[in-house]
Amino acid sequence: MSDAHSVHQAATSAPEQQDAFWMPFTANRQFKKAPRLLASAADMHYQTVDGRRILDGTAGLWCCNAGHSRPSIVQAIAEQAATLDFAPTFQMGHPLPFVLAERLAAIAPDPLKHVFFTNSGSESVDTALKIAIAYHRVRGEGQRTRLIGREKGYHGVGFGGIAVGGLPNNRKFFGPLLPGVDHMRHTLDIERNAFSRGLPEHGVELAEDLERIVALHDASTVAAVIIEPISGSAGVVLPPKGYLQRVREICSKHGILLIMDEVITGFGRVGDAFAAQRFGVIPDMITTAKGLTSGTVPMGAVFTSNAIHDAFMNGPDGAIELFHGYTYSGHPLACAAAIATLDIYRDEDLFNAAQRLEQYWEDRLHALKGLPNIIDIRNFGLIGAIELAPRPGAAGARGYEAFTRAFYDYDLLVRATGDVIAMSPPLILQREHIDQIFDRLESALRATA
Ligand code: PXG
Ligand code: PLP
Repeated sequence: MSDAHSVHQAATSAPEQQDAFWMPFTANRQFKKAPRLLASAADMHYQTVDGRRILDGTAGLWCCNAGHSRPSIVQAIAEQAATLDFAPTFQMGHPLPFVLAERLAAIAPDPLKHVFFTNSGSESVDTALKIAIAYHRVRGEGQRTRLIGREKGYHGVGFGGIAVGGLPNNRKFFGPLLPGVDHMRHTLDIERNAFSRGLPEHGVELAEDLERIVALHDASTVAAVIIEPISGSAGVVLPPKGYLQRVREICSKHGILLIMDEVITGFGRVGDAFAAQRFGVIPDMITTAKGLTSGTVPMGAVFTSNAIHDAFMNGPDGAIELFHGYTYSGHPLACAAAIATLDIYRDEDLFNAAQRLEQYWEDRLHALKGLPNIIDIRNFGLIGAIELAPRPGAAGARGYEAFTRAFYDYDLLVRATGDVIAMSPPLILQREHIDQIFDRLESALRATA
């Protein structure tokens, strides 16, 4: 048996031993009693190790925007692995990250035309926060070190990301985190905005919370504000109409950089390359990952404005301008995967798919209103969320039951965060898939106690 064959065998059968893998963000002991194992995937579907075909309502984990195992991406990765497996990008290089960065700059909004490569969303966030602080320093405003995030924000799991993040469980075990961080209020307001279609009407005034925080610390100490245009991990929280515009205005007024964390919203999720373009609000940096390679090879990218980049390009020739980077920044396999992915997005016009389908998506999603225990439904682009009332004393239990019923009884993969069921399908889906997703989800929700 060849080694390649044994890897394939291992990937398509349930393992006997399950103890060694410490699973991320998972109830390990519960999972290992009844594992849900996926063996293969193609386009809109997964196949489980026991041969069931599962409709993917979540693009993996918000990342497989081009659909699964697309042959042109597979081929690009395989050829790259056989040609140049790895090359350093510290004081050395290879052509692919230069080619990829140009391709990315071409789809990014003006003036975000420089790209720093990472391996994940968490690393993109850490990179952007570090660049923000260093940017002020190289300009002679080294006292601007404070970072402002938001309640309910998710910015990955690095120390920087959890410090600016606003999900208590992701923070409370890990000590004092970064100093000098503050948080704006979140914008989830079910009382006023329940069952809004698209962006909610109420809550633009929550942007003024930034003025309060800036007044407290003084603008001269604040480096950057980081926000998700739409937060995914917190259970899909949408920006009220006008809110992002107002945050942008306040940042500009005070010389504070605005970082939009588009790890989920980037690469077509909301009907344009980036949410920044869809919303017409242009930040100073955009953090990305996930859809960049359609989830195939880990990779992230931070887009920075020309002004930020150029501020670093001033010292003596031969001086390293930014002491930051990852061994795998611009990894050949990731670059090859990303270029092949961008080709698919372009050739299949996938950055417009969400706008073509979002009305139908919204109509089918909101038609679930009235089913038992649904207290809110939220949507934008090809994102949908259903919030269920928590069971008394058992927050999250109802969401988990709906998720497992959808998977086991109706062959549908959705995501449960607490009592919110979130959906973010591959952008290649057709109307018939939308019908299947909501027919199956309706059955699962009806069966959920
Ligand atoms: N920023 C944002 C806005 C994200 O959504 C990250 C940073 C971190 O990316 P990495 O690649 O380090 O995981 C994310 C990731 C969920 C879910 O259940 C969301 C994410 C990851 C896993 C699960 O909604 N977002
Ligand atoms: N830890 C050690 C011991 C290392 O040598 C390195 C990189 O050389 C790292 C961590 C950082 O690894 P990466 O560049 O993959 O983030």
